[in-house]
Amino acid sequence: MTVSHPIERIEARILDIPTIRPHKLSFGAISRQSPVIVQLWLANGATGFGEAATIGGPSWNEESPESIKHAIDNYLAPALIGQDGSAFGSALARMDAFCKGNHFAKSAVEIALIDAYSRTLGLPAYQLLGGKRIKSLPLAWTLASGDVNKDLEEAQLRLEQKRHRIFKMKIGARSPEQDVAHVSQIARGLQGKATLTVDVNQAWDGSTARRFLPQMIDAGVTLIEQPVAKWNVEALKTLSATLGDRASIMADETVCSPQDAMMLARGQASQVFSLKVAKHGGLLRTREVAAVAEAADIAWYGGTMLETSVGSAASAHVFSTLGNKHHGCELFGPQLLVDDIVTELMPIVDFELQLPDGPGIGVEIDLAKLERFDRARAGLTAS
Ligand code: MUC
Ligand code: MG
Repeated sequence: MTVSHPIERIEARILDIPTIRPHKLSFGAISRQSPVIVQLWLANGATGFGEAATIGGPSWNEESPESIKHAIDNYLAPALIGQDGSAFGSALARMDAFCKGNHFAKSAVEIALIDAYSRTLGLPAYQLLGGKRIKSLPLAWTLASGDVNKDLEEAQLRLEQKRHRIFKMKIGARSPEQDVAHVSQIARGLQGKATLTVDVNQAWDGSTARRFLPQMIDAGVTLIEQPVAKWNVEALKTLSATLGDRASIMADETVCSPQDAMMLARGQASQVFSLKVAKHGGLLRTREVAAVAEAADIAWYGGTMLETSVGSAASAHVFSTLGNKHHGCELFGPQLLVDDIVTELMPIVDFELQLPDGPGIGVEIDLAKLERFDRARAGLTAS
């Protein structure tokens, strides 16, 4: 069999980019992001970029920047060199055969492959993913400074700038009583001006969630993300059944594979899935999870792992191909970082992120910035 577009080379590097302020989540605070940027070359000279970012090393799930780079350098790249770059499904199957799990690592390679091949065809990546159905998405911002006044100042500024009017609050690090007080103060300050979400990042058990979520809803929260541990599907079911008509329960860490999606759909355990390209293992697999959501009358939300514009644009491409039962997106990673690695950011107009056009993933890399943030050049170590 002739290989029409052989994959010639794949390289991964870890960047270290400070955030504009500390970002506090239930499991800790971060002050820099360490995305892994993959560059892939086809034999015809076309090149593409991909990204996988984690939050706080391996704190969000099992993968870390270092494990992602290790899996790519030692297993995924050797599995793909010489293979047909136009056969995305076969490339994914080969990566699975050589390396179990490691979805973030696989997603970074798959994005780079789809970027390179769609540039070869001179097409935007979304054309290879089903075509564009959505031109823009409401863009959320996360209030996670840990300080009510700073959070309110941040929210007011973003409202004035017409950038965001959906605000997500990261809770679960303090006591539930303190969280309710914090969220209520913010809700009072933003009353009538914004939509409010909380993300507990698995921090509560079922009974804490049953006791405190109604108070969050009374304060004005309408979307509740991953209130309990990833495995606690029974609690998600109870919360969806009891609170589901006052606020939507959104699965994040629980919904990674299409099989997770099926299990949640069968159990009616959430009304919304947070879609994230990294945890699903790439753009094609994001569409598989989205297909289960659509079939089960579950809405989607365009989630983030706080990527640079590379990962954010790739996510935007696949989100742009999905149906319109959604709660917007949170691809605000580029704005949380002090700087980015592309020449131009995706524009935000009237509170909506404009989903990119242009060949490949639609953003162009600034090579000088790639070098500037490269951990290997700066000599930094793990986050
Ligand atoms: C998460 O769990 O959703 C997304 C936005 C944010 O602030 O943190 C992430 C992680
Ligand atoms: Mg989340």
